[in-house]
Amino acid sequence: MNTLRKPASLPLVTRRAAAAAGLADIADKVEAGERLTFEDGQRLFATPDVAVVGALANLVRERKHGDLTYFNRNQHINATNVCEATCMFCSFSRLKTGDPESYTMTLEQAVSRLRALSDTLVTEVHIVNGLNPDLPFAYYTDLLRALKAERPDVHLKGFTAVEVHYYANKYNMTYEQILREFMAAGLDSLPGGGAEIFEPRVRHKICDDKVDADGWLEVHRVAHRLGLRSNCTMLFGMIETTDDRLDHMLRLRALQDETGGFQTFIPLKFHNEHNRLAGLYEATAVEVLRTYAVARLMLDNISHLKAYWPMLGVQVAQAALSWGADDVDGTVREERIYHMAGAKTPQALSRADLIALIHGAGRVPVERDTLYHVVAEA
Ligand code: V47
Repeated sequence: MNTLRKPASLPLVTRRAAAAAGLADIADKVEAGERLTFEDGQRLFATPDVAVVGALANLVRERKHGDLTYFNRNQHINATNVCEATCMFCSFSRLKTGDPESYTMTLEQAVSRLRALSDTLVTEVHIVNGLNPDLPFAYYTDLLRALKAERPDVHLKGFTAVEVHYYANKYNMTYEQILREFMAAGLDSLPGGGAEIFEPRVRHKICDDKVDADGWLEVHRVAHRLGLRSNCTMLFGMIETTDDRLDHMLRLRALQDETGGFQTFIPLKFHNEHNRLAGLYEATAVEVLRTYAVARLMLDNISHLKAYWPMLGVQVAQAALSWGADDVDGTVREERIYHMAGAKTPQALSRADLIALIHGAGRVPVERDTLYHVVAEA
């Protein structure tokens, strides 16, 4: 395993550039490992010298992980796209059972997705579903049990906080009861979806009819208390301001101070096809990279920052590995959410493709499991 390269201090050239950009005090804090404030974050979003922001984030990334860059072998299962919520940015959901293009998998269909990969070393199934009003609670526990029975060795990462909140209301249970039932059925961790933007005015406009920020955070608080690890996300590049992005990051940082249960933060770039925000321009690569860098600098207590390649595209994901990110997610078979929103990336990458992607960015690939245990040196 490649040893961590831990740069003790900022390169002189970065220090000079930071001073010229009026960011010397922030550079000092980053070098000393001091926590940045909301106002620091505002200046990092505002400075024209975006390269300095990237260089500061890269220092933090290399101090935490050296050149190591993580990936896993995973499979996505979206068991139903029927969803009562009417999120403006979503291209995946269909409102009602029976709508053209709506689907709900039988348990056999869901399990067959995994069975088809019996020769492949998949270590994780990522399960995310629409908020389907027509299914009994047992559908989800049966789904978990059936997947676990098929592949007991595979980690089941499933159900966003949005889903957990919806089931709690629909089936008259607490978050804890839902999560305990899921754990008993085989759930191993929670994905980070559904966080979108926490700021209430933006949330009201883009996804009014699903869990609010406090509810989203409370589901993760309860999950962490029960011993589940989870991820967190932020959907950006829509109508939110950079202050809203910072507010979002700081709410996550505060919960992480409390519980320590988040493993990785995943900024998700909005894709603008086939949804009700289709008139918006998508964030540029520079804006994406700046957002990654600011996230790496603000979220000092979350270990990993994921450059999710289906959403960024392979080349921007590679660049992000020098702007704070240390993880590219995985093989991601059968991704639907981004591809229905116009992502032009492939449906899956092989293990060899991921290794080439990471080598191509000048980093060292490490295959991990969902909980960041090393599976193999690549
Ligand atoms: O919550 C929906 C986003 C998320 C669009 O935990 C969109 O490891 C862009 O959370 N453009 C679901 N984004 C995916 C997700 C995720 C992905 C990868 C890894 C992990 C993890 C979690 O996708 C939703 C929403 O924020 N989304 N529509 C769109 N048009």
